[in-house]
Amino acid sequence: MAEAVTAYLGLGGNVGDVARSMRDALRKLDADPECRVTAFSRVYKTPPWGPVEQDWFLNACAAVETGLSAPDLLDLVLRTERELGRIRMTRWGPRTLDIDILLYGDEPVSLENLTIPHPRMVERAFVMVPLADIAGDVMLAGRTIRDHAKTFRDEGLEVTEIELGNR
Ligand code: PH2
Ligand code: MG
Ligand code: MG
Repeated sequence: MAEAVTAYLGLGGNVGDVARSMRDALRKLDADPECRVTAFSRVYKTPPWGPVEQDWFLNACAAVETGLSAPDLLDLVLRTERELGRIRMTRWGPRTLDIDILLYGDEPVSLENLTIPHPRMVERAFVMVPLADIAGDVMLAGRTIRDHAKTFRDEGLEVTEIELGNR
């Protein structure tokens, strides 16, 4: 892989066997010759954020080393969601598995269909708390992801025993 970049992904879902979808997604991403999954967080049970009343989610984050450009990584991620049979009923609503590109190295990306860092990620406990497991020292908006995560202590996230693989 030439010129690899470390990217961070957020995974979340609340329909079907989400832990299994997460494992399948990571396996598919890792099967791409230009994408290695190098770390993943613990899996958290998280209260649904947003206007839609729905079940709790499982959320986790993963790190990948990739030779893909940000748009090509997005293509891979969207293809992976589709191959897993992603169901999304409504915006913000229930879904089998959502995979978001949170960070792509230090590069901000601003394209029509892709904004990195992921908009509003710093406001979301279900993103920042798992991300701190694997990227605590990474700087974002002037402070470390570990510091961001500390501000979400009382948001009701629960660590699960679910393993995404051998850590
Ligand atoms: N995703 C949403 C809307 N609300 N809530 C939690 N806890 N976790 C999510 O991943 C999530 C959400 C739409 O992307
Ligand atoms: Mg999302
Ligand atoms: Mg998404």
